[in-house]
Amino acid sequence: MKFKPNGAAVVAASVAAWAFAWAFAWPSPAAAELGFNFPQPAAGVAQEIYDIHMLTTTIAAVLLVLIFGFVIYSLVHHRKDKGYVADQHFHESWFGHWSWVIVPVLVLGVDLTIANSAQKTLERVWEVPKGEDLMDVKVVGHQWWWEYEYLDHSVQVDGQPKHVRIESRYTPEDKAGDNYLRAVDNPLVLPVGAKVRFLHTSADVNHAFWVPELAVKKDAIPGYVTETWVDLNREGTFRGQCAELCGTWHSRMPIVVESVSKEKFASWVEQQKQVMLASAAEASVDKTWAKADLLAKGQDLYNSKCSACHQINGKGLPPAFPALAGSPIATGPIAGHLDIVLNGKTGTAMVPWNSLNDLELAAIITYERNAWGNDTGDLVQPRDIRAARAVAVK
Ligand code: HEC
Ligand SMILES: [Cu+2]
Repeated sequence: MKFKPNGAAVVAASVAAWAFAWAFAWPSPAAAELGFNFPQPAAGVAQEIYDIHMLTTTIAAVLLVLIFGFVIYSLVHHRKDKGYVADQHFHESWFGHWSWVIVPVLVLGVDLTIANSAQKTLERVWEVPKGEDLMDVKVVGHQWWWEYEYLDHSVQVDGQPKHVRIESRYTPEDKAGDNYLRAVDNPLVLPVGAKVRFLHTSADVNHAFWVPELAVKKDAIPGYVTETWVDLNREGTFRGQCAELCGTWHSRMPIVVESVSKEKFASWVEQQKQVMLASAAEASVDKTWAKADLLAKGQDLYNSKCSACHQINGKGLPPAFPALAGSPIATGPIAGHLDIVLNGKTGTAMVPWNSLNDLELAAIITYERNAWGNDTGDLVQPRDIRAARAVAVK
């Protein structure tokens, strides 16, 4: 049987297919809600990038309509069964002569329209604005958590200025919920309206800081400092992820940006300073801590800072991460245990934890020596940590 397309059916099918594609591809804020478009930007630079995306997609959509219309029209009207005979003299007409020039010129015009706005935006993204109102935040990637240091906010601890610093770690959430693998204990809090410069680096392997609403994505490379900047223009909670494969728990280092008013930000900073002062004061008193207090503190700290690798149950994930339950180090001489925690082990994922204060380290180590059947009965006090640090300095 010979296939004889019916003109009306061809048109109907094409229009249906095309309307379907249109409904799903059309970029709009509503489509963003449905996940068909980029999320609504939350910063000036991000807005510019979004606008270029909209411009480009709109131009592409218009061209799609024109060209599909043209193709469908040609298919229907120039069919052989209609007896259509191709124009043998097209190239002799005026349009036949010039079309090969006119069409590329139009295409180039479209290209330049896009390229010009893209160029301007690239410059804006690249040029970190200078000035008083620029706020610096150092963003350090770790296996597998983020550290945020507010370089313009510090507090005097033991006569030394200390920056306000946040450790941000994944928190398990309802697996069916929207925020599964997208929630953290301490978000990166930033003020609306300020210009924020991020200084990116890493403490171990390559990571990448990426928050779609801010349009920022930058590699965090050990030994290098790279920068990006944003100007937040609305309040909200914006979620991103580490975007560079960085090991076992790459999927568990989400980024949460909490964008708040300037007043809220100021009071949040003040609160952080109070917390820092309080914990420094607590650590500096030369007191002998009771075992129960050390264990309780140690368990909290261990679960948040060490369990990603050594696991809550202390069984680790051998061979990558050794078990601490029954470990020869965690049940052997205290000095060896202190040494690996304070100084880490070069060339492994076990980094030095010497930025924790004496009380924190004493609590964690006491916990490790008494949990999961490690019944050494040992107590480690802050003064033991201080002594071990003094040895490490020599
Ligand atoms: C990013 C993963 C990671 C994190 C987080 C981590 N460790 Fe480790 N840890 C390791 C690795 C890997 C080793 C094995 C090093 C080696 O090859 O000797 C190790 C070894 C140890 C050992 C020696 C165990 C043994 O028997 O060899 C102790 C004790 C230890 N870690 C304590 C801690 C404490 C305390 C914390 C939290 C403050 C912590 N670790 C956080 C990866 C980690
Ligand atoms: Cu990472």
